[in-house]
Amino acid sequence: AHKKTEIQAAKKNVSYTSLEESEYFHREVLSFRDFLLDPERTGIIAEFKRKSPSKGIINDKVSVEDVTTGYAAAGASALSVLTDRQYFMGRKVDLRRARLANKIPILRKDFMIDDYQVIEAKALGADIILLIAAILTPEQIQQLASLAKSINLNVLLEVHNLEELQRSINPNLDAIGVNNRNLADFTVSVETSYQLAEYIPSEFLKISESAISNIETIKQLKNAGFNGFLIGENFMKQADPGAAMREFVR
Ligand code: IGP
Repeated sequence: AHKKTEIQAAKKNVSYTSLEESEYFHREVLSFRDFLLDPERTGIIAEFKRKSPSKGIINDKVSVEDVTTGYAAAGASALSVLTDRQYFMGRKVDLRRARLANKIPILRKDFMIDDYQVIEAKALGADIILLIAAILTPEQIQQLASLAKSINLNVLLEVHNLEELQRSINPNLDAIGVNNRNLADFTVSVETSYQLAEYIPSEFLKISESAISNIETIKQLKNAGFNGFLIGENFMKQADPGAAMREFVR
C-alpha cells in the first residue's frame, strides 16, 4: 500500500500491518494550513493536558470529549492532545476519543523518535505530528518528516533557538513552532517567538507555543507574522476549559 512505509519497516524488520488496518489510518487527513488560515477561526491550537512536569496536575477531572468539543466550538483551528503517559498523564486513547468527537485537525503531542510512532499517530486519528528539534538530529527530523508526508500527515517542527531552527529546517515540514518554554529549565518567555520570527522562511506556517495567557499577546504575535498559537495550561487550569477559551476569545 504505502511503498515508503513498507520499505522502512522492512529495513527495521518490523510490521506496521496492524496499525495500517486501523479504520483511522485510511481516513482523509485534514489540512493544518487550511484550518489555521481560515478567517472564521481563531488560529488557536488548544491543548488537552492533564499534567505537566513543570506544573504537576493541572486538571484531571475533565473528559477529553467535553474539553476538545468545547475548544472546537470556541473557534479552535486545531487541537493538541498529549499521548505521553510518563510526564503528562496522557493516553493514546485520548487521541482516539478526541478524533471521534471532532472534525478539526489534531496534533499528536508526544516525544516522537521512531517511525512506529508516526504510523501510530495516523492510526490513532492524528492529522499533525510534532518533531522536537532539541531531541532529534537533523537526519532523524528529515527522515521522520518524509515518512509523515508519505502518509499525508502535517508536520510541526518545534524549536527553541536559532541554532535548532537553522540546523533542522527542511522542505518536508509544514509549520515551525517556537516553544517559548525552555525544555531544559522550564523558564518561559514569549520574547523567544519575537526573536526567531524573522528567521522562519515564509513558506512555513509560524506557530508560537506555550505561556500564552493574554489576548493582547496573540494580537502582538499576529503582527509579528505568527499564524498559530498553542495554548494549554491557561485553559486547562479552569474547571471548564472550553468555556475558558470562549471567554478568552470573546
Ligand atoms: C502548551 P502552555 O504553557 O500553554 O501549557 O503550553 C504547549 O506549548 C506545551 O504543552 C508544549 C509541550 C511541548 C508539551 C510545547 N511543547 C513538547 C510536551 C512536549
